[in-house]
Amino acid sequence: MGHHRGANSRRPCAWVAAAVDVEKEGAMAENSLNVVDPEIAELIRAEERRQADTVKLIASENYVSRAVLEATGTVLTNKYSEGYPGKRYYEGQQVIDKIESLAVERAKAVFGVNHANVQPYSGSPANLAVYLAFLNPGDTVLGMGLPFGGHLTHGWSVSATGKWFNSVRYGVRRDTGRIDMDEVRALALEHRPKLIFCGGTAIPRTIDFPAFAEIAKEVGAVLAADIAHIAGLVAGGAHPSPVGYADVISTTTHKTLRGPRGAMLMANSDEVAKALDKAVFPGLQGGPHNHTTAAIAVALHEAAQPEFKAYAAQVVKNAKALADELLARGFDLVSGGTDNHLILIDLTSKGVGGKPAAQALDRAGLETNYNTVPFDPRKPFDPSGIRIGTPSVTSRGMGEAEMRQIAAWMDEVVTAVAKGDAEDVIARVHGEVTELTSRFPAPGLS
Ligand code: DSN
Repeated sequence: MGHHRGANSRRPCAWVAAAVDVEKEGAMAENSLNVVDPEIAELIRAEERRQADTVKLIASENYVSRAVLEATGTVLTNKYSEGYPGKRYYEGQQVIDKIESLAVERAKAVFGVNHANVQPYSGSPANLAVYLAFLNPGDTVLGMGLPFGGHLTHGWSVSATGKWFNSVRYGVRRDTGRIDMDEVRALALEHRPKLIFCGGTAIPRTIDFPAFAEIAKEVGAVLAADIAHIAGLVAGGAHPSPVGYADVISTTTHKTLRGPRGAMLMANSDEVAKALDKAVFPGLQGGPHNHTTAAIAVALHEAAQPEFKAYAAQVVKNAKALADELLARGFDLVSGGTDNHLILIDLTSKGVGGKPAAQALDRAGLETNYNTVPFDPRKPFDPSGIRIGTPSVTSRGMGEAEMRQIAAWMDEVVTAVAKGDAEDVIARVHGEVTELTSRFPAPGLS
């Protein structure tokens, strides 16, 4: 009897639980993106397929892990958290404070700094916070010119930073394609900037942080190292760190660092840290994007693992292999090669502009962006070069052999475009690219 009663009393409970689960799943399915907005759902699936089938060579992009993606798509997006952990303007921060504190502690450990602010929405707002922290409108900033490899926010004319501040720009030497540190020093001595930016978006060579620090010290400027492109290499020990040289370190989190779209500001001095925090909030931003903060914490956890060191080293090895094969095939590389994840190709000698080349390569499944090259006689929207990089292909597990194959495909497509007869080549290469991508699944994609 007892046994029967027990069995009977258990069975309905299990049945009810299962029914509740089915009901819950049904309700969730009813509310899922597929049902609510099938148009957007299908477009997201199409983008996922595109990313899976393409050899992504865009130097500033990557594939995040499933874990980072999961953290990004969470209920954390529902919460406002103006302020910083322990000092907020909204209640209900019991969990958010823990998440942001974890992200901050992980950033400090990965980069070896005393202070990290993980709230900037992206790289441009992060850099704007640096201006707000240390400059007044009209003050002088010295940054790398955009066509030479700098960033819009380093004082380029069309950016707020070029309109509201007196911006002075350095470039690279015509003969070496490398930053001219003599020019940087001469400009700093002449213009006495309050802020100097080093780093950028199309610099294929190691950034000499000690040399920049010496110049900044000589003229009493704040030195900001924008390591957005190389943050993952710095974290993985594949590029020298600016820690101990730069007063401020600014970075996005979604490039070589392989996190969500976001940014961080880091510093070692308390005084600089305080000024940066005040500039981010309440100076420039309202509530931080907590779902992004959680995903940054996950990415930093991943960046602290030994595998990430190996990843960063392989990114550089792959870029060298790709550069060497392109050079062997007669491509003209700015600065003659690369030290990091990035290669800037001047296509002038190949008889084709950057834009038509990038468009043809994209149709062949090789995704790049057209880019100005130093001293470019052409316009930014139709420049002489293309920029490529290895963070994404390395995340897929590709190695040097695949880089040589990619260089060969690029050569075939660019040569065909220059001859004005590229359709057959594009179709054949596209087929071969798809075969390669099917052997190297991208992280995070289903
Ligand atoms: N869009 C970034 C890059 O591609 O380098 C810079 O903002």
